[in-house]
Amino acid sequence: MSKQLVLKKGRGAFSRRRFIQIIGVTTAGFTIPIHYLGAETDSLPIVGPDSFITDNDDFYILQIGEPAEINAKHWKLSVTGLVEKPVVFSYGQICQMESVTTRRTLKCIGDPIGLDQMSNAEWIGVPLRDLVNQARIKPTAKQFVFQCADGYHARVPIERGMRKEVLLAYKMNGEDLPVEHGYPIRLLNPGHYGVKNPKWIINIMLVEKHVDYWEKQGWDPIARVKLATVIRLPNGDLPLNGGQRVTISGAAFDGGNYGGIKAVEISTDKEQSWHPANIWAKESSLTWYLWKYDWQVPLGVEQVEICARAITNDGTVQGVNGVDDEKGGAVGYHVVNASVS
Ligand SMILES: Nc1nc2c(c(=O)[nH]1)N[C@H]1C(S)=C(S)[C@@H](COP(=O)(O)O)O[C@H]1N2
Ligand SMILES: [Mo]
Repeated sequence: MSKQLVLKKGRGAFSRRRFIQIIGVTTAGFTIPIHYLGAETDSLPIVGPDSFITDNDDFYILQIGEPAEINAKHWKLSVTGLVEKPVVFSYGQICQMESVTTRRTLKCIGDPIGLDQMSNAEWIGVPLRDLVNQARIKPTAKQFVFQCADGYHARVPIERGMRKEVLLAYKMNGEDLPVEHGYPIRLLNPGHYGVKNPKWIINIMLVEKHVDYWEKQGWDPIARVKLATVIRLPNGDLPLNGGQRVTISGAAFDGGNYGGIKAVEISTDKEQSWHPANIWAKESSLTWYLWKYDWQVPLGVEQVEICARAITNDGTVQGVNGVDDEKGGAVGYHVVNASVS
């Protein structure tokens, strides 16, 4: 991805965090920000998301309770359980190990179709396997269990966790991890929804079996990211004008599970015809693909329906109707309805 695609936000209109009130807890126990008091509507962008990298202040936040407040000086990360030699790392030791700098998108499994709990950042971290190999995992171990300072625990099968892309991250967009995002260290486990990207990790335990926090409540135990396309603009909040030219825009993401996004298509005629959108920012299948499509709102209609789908490199065409597959990640088209005045 070229540098100029990273547009900096010099304004507050979409600086959501300041305006978010956490006022709801869904049946699944996820707190969802549902109330935006965004005043400065005069400076709304015409493309959303309008930058490839999400600012730390705008990055979505989700957790089961309050963020854990950790003093990195006293913090230790241990690797225990079914290992030949338990090991303990300090924050300083981890930061001195050979690091990887990479861009990655995170998405929440509890995100209904079209909601905003997907963001992209640049991270610095150390491959998980570089730490755990020092402890020498016993052959009887089958799962990593990440135990976190807020009481959260997530399990990841060993073969998934040992991939070289799996990182213990300590920097986000050039800063130490913000408290809300897991300071001092979190896991980045690509291909898996946010649930399997634990924050505030204090212990990594090797076990044969484990049922983790969200599995216990019926959520997908492996939580592989499913193919999704979100329309961010227009969002249906404001009526469109007949004859007006608008830019339809959004993001598509497959977490690498379908070979990456090949194309995004838009339909504005109830899925009779599909038109290719322009993918204007992309990097790898582990980051989102940002797309836009210029369109003229038809005259003489009261309502329009805008629909987006993605096609992947392995030949998957995103499935038909939107289904909020409640406990396995939403699938299907995102449809935006807007009235025309
Ligand atoms: N320790 C801990 N890690 C956690 C969670 C949590 O509640 N506690 N929530 C998970 C969920 S559901 C998501 S979607 C991601 C969100 O990460 P973010 O807040 O940095 O966007 O964190 C994951 N890691
Ligand atoms: Mo999540």
